[in-house]
Amino acid sequence: NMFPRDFAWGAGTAAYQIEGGSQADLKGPSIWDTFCHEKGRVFEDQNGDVACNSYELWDKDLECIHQLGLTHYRLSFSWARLLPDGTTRHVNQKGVKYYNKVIDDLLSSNVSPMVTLYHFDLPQALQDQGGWKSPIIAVLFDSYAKFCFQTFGDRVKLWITINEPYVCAKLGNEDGIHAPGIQEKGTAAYLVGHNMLRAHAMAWHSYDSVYRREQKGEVSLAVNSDWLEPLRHDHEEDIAATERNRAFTLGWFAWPVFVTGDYPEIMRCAIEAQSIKVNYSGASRLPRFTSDDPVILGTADFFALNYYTSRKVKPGQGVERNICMKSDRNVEEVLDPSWPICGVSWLAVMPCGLRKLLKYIKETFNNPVVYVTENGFSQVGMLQMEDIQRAGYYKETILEVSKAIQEDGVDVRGYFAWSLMDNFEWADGFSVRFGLFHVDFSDPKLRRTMYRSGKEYSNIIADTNNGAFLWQSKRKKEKC
Ligand code: GBH
Repeated sequence: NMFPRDFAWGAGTAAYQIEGGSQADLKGPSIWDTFCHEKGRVFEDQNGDVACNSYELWDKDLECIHQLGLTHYRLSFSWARLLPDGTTRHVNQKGVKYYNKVIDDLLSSNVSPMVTLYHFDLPQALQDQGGWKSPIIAVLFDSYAKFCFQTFGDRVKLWITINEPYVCAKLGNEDGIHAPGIQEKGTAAYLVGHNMLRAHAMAWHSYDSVYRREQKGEVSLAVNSDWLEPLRHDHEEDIAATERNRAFTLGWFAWPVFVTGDYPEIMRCAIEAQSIKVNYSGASRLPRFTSDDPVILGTADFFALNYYTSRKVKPGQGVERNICMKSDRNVEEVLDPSWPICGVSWLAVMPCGLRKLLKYIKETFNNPVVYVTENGFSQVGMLQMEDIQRAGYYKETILEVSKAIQEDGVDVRGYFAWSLMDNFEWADGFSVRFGLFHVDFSDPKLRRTMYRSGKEYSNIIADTNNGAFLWQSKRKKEKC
């Protein structure tokens, strides 16, 4: 058998992407509610007001989970559904009741929940006070986290504080293509990332000192990373550019948490060099941790990785004279023509990139326990229920995970497909489908139907549970 017996087989979702019920009961608005209702932000001005309506149709989601035979289900809590103004001053009991039911239903069918506290949807009330740019957010997040540990931690044993701080910081505050739609180049994203690390660390310390002994769970943050490698392996500049790119992506958050308690030197140096180059007169753009901050190093009980795709790296043109993350980072990412792109434009299919990345994580971050908390492949345009290509992607990627475990000795404990079902795909609205289940958004009942890829995944789970995991990769040996 190629997977450990108690390996976690999961699928994931996020609150704003599936729940709908955007104004149900006492839920407060989040920054995604606001963002979607501004013109021109999201594909065809779509929004998550209804989405998969999981707020009312949770039973249907549970059926999907059963059909797949999952051992784990990763969901996120909507902060503003539990705490409408973001603070513990007002608790929305209907929200508590909803998540209690989800958790209890999962447990009574032998499925373990993994809960993300923050998946992109900040309460609007907190955004109005400065959001993630304001240092006070760490204290507010910590209160929210403690409330969740207190209320649900008797049953939830796997926690993710923040999903993809990189995406929140960069897409939300530098590029402005995610909520809150801020484009303050070269400053806001670093500040947001900093406060996310502070918030995460405070919550981890709260769990560690108050809840761990009794609840015996584990807490981490989920980082997203492509597999990055030099365009030309024998070119010094490409190798250096790859190192730099890694520092600005995975390293930005994983280095402080797993290695030194501070940002990678390469990242700090690059930002400072650019500030000097353009005579930037403000304070250091990459904040420093001080003795007033929580200790960042060691604040993860496992490594949670979201992996989708790979890139080759060479130096950027370095001509930009302005302040922005792109010029700080100064790299160019290219695709290998042999990597097919079948779904969204950014997703080049490279299953063995995951194996390489897992090995890199083992070597760089001191052999942590790893969960692959997201991995998937989308369809765009013409609907295919017989999505053979996606089925193949799952099969091959999972095979790479087994090689990482068996041949490279990476301590991978679980794999979560993204996503359980088609849902609101952020700025792409409903035009991009990542589900193992199709959702018919034109049907008032929002019927869920298993794709071929879902069938494939359920077979893999069943085979490994029977100790049979016997397929052979039909692919020719890759230059992996
Ligand atoms: C995940 O992020 C999210 O956690 C999840 O909610 C989402 O549904 C899933 O991706 C699928 O997209 O548009 O060219 O600027 C994955 C990391 C980083 C991948 C940002 C897409 C945007 C590229 N994402 N990237 S582009």
